[in-house]
Amino acid sequence: MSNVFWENLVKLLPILLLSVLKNSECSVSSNEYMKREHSLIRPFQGVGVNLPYWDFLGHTMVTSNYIRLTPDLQSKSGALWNYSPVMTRNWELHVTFKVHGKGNELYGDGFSIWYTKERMQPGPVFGSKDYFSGLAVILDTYSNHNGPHNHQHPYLSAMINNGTWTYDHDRDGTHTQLAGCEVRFRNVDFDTHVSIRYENDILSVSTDMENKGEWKNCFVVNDVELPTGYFLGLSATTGDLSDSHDILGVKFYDLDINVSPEEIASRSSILPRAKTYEPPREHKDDPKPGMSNAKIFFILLFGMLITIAGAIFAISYFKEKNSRKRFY
Ligand SMILES: *[C@@H]1O[C@H](CO)[C@@H](O)[C@H](O)[C@H]1NC(C)=O
Ligand SMILES: [Ca+2]
Repeated sequence: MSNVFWENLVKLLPILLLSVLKNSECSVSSNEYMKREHSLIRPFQGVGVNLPYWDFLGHTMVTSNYIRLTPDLQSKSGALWNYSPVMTRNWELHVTFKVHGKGNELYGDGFSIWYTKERMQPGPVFGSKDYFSGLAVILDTYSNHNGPHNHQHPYLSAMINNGTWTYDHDRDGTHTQLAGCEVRFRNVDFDTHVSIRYENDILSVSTDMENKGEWKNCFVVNDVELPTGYFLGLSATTGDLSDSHDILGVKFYDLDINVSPEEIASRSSILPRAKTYEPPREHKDDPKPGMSNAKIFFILLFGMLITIAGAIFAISYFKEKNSRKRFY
């Protein structure tokens, strides 16, 4: 064998080892398989081939290494939609992404991963349609809600909708959210990942945002009903604030074991529903600044001084009157 072969092998060895380690820590086991028709794998742009199974719209830009839903510029929005309906009852979706931009304090707005009835419909919810039917997993980077906060941003939240609810940006969707967790993924040097697992009506979302090669639980919610036959999508938007929202890969795993074609078909007619929701956070106005103890002390002191001054004045006045009387 030539020296070049051995040199290359030595160079590749750590990479091979790493990838083996990473795969073994993955929550998907070997009997669950990836479905190419719902996945997006690099390189995205080959010679003459442009994203099989996916359509894109808006300001989305496709390169061979990433798909940029929005650039780091104001008022942009873009989306990617799978055109193959998901005929799988139990599944897991891994999305690898990168959100980055020039802003240190101010950036936005974020992106959303969709499993919905509608596809390719631009709108106000992170670049996509409001009053949607299905599931949204939203990675919100900008806090619109200025009142008292229960969480920091970026924030990951899920919303289940049957077409009747609006996503309320002013409250960052907290009134309609199923569950959520704080996340940190902006401007890091490594790729960041989110996993959405939907199995036996249990929705679990986990993340790998620290380059550890393992999933960290964000939330698990039982009794979530989602029909079959909906579409996967990704969309992002910028407004006054901006960020680049890049998708680096999508992997869809089929988890169905012993699911009959009849069940798959009957599941297509159900409506998206969740039995439990997080209690809506109260929308309180900022509290009036309370009176500090020091302030109260000084007010009392001032009051006392006025009373004493008044008393002294009254006493001296009456004394004078009395003395005058005596003189006259
Ligand atoms: C849609 O969802 C809302 C809110 O959860 C619920 O009140 C309504 O009954 C649902 N509509 C149908 C047709 O299930
Ligand atoms: Ca927001």
